[in-house]
Amino acid sequence: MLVLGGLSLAACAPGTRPSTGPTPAGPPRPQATSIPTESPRDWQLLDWSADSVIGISSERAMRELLAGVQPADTILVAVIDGGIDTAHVDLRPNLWVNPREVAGNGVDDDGNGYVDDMHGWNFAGGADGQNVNHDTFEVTRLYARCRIANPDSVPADLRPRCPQISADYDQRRSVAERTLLNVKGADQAMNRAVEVLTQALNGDSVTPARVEALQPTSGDVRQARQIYMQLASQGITQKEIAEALKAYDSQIRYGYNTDFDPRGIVGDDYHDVAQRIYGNNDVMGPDASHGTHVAGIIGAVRGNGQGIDGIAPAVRLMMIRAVPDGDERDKDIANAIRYAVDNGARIINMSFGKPYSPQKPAVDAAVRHAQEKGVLLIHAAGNDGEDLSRNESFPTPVYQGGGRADSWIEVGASSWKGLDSLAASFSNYGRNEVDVFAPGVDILSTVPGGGYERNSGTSMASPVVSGLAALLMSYYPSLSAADVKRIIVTTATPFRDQVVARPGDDTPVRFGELSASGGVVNALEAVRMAQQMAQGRE
Ligand SMILES: [Ca+2]
Ligand SMILES: [Ca+2]
Ligand SMILES: [Ca+2]
Repeated sequence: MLVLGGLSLAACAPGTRPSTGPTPAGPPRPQATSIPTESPRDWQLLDWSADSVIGISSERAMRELLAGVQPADTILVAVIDGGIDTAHVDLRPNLWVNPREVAGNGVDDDGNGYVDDMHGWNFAGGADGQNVNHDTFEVTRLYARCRIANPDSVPADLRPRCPQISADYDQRRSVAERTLLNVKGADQAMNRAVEVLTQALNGDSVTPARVEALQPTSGDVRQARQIYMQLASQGITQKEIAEALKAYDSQIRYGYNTDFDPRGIVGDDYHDVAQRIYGNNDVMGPDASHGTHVAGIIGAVRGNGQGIDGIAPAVRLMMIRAVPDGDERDKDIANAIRYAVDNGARIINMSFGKPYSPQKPAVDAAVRHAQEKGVLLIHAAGNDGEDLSRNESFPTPVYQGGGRADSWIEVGASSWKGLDSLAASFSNYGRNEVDVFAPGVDILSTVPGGGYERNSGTSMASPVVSGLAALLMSYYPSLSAADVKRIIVTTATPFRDQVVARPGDDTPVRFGELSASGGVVNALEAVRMAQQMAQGRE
C-alpha cells in the first residue's frame, strides 16, 4: 500500500460522531509568533534559524558549503513505487536511461533479462502490456487462503494463524466500511454546501475566506456555511474528500474483496518466488500520481526555472513499478530490489508498506543482496499513527530468523506546524524501529501531466532522506552506504527532550521516544560531517 497520509476522514462527517478517528483537539496550544500559519513553499529545503521552519537546510548547505563545487558523481536512485510520469518536464532530464539497452526493438540488448527496459521495469504488469491497477490487501489474500473449502488443504504453517487473520480481516474491513459511509456523508454534505455557497457568492469560487465573510441570507446558506467552515477548519477540502471517497471505495471494491484477483494479468507462476523475469517496460502504469510525486522530491531538476527543486543535485531516477492500488506483492518487491541493485542503483527509495508479509524470506534475501552490494535502502515508516514495536509495517530491516540490515534508514514524517506538532499526526514511530524524521506534510512536488501538488505522508518524508543521501554520495563518492546512514542519523537536529503530540492519539511525549535518533535530518550538518570523513581518508 502506498503510504500517503494526512487526511483522516473517519470523523469528519458533519453531525456524526463515528467510533474511530482522531481525538478532538484539546485547548488551543500556544504558538510562537514566528511559526508560519500556512505551509511555506518548498519548506523541506529550508533552514530553522534562517527561515523559521524546520526543514533540512539543504539549500543552506548548497549555498554555504558547496557553492562552486561540482558534484564528483551522479547518483542512481531507484524508486520502487506505483509509476512515474516519464514526460514530466521537471523529471525527464533526470530519468535514468539504461545505456546498453536499445529502445523499442523487442530485444533484451543488455542481456539483463528485461526487454526494452529503458527507465526501469514494471513487475505489476503482463507481457502483453496490460497492468495491474487495483489489487487486494495482503490480509485479504491470507484470509481467502484460510477460508478455502477443504480446511485440510490450508498450508500447515498458515493454519494456526487463521483465527487471528480472520479477526483482523473482519475488523479492518468493517472500519473501512464505516469510514466509507462517513466519507460519503461528508462528500454529499460538502457538495451540497458548495452548491448553495456558489449561488450565494454569485458564482465566485468558494474559498474559506469568502465563506467566512459571507452574511447568510437564509437558513440554507447559514447551514451550508457552517458545514463548509467546520470542514475547512479541519483543513479538509472538497478535493480531499473526493480523493478519500475514491480511495475507500476502492478498498471495499478491491482491497477487501476476497473474490478479486488481478494476478492473471501478470501471467507469472505466482507461487514460484524465485522467478525473476516477468512484467513489462511500462514504468508509468495506469496511475503514476504517487511515484511521480516521490520522484520529484528526490530529483526534480534544480534551477531550470520550472516548478520545484529536488534535493539531489546530481541524480538519475530509475523507476521500478511494483506497487498497485492495494498491497504490493512480496515477490514483486524482492524482484524490484534485485533489479535496482543489479542495474547500478546506489539508493533505493521505498515509500510503501503493509502489515503482513507472507513471503518475507524472499524480500529478506533481496535486502541481503542489496547490503552485500553496498546499496542504501530508505523506507517510509507508514501512516497509521502507530508504534512500530507493536504493529510492524513490512518490509523491515529485521530478517526473519534473526539479524538486521545495517544500510537501511526507516523514516517518520515531521511537520512544519511548530515544535509541539513536530511529529506528523499520522506518522508511525518507534524508539528502535524508526531512525529519523524528515519533512512529510504539505510537500509540493511533481504530479502527472506536468503539474505540481502538495501531498502528505511518510511517503514524502522517505524521498527527502533519499535525496539527502544522493546529495552526500554525489559530493563524497568515497562514502559507503553505511557511512551515509551513520552521517544522516548522527547529524539529525536533536529534539530529544521536545514534548510533542504523539501521532495517533495526541498524548504529550518526548520526541526522543519516537525514533532512535530523536532528530530531524539536517543536510547542513550532514555535509559538514561528510566533508570531515572524506578529508580524513585522503
Ligand atoms: Ca534489458
Ligand atoms: Ca531493446
Ligand atoms: Ca525544477
